[in-house]
Amino acid sequence: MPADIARLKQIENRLLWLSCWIVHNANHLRAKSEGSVKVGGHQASSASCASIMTALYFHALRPEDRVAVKPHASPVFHAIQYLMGNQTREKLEAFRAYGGAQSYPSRTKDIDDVDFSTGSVGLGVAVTTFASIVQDYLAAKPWAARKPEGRMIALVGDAELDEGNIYEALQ
Ligand SMILES: Cc1ncc(C[n+]2csc(CCOP(=O)(O)OP(=O)(O)O)c2C)c(N)n1
Repeated sequence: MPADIARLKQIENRLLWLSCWIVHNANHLRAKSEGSVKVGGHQASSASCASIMTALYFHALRPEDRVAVKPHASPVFHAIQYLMGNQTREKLEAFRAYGGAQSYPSRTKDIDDVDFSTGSVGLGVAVTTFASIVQDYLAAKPWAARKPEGRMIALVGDAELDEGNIYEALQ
């Protein structure tokens, strides 16, 4: 519906702005310790994923689905979770700093319900593939609790496809 597209476009614009701001703030606005040059972060890598992540998180995903987000798109993921009320402004302001939102989505260090940690490129493809196999295994067992089956989704970058572990996992 055109109204849905307009609504998604508005969210996409906010995600583009916020993900770029998270990185800009970390490098240029936040107080730095003596001698540090830059913090880092990837605005272009986030921008390249904003549209597809808007469509996924605000239209396509169901509660049982799980997503592995490519490492450099972490600011978009954190921005999405901030809009949904699952992430704090303080953590975004402390992006890549101690106690702040993580450079790469982390299940152990982030508070915004990361499905799969993806700091190591290529891992997202393998882990979603194997999670899907485990889900199929459980669905086939009479002793396992019946639950709605989710889709396992990996968002990957082009350079990430150079990782051999992706092809080993697919085989
Ligand atoms: C196993 C492993 N090797 C190398 C890296 C370093 N690294 C982080 S992101 C990246 C490439 C990202 O490029 P691409 O997949 O095209 O995504 P983009 O950020 O350009 O959107 C690399 C080599 C890593 N994180 N993990």
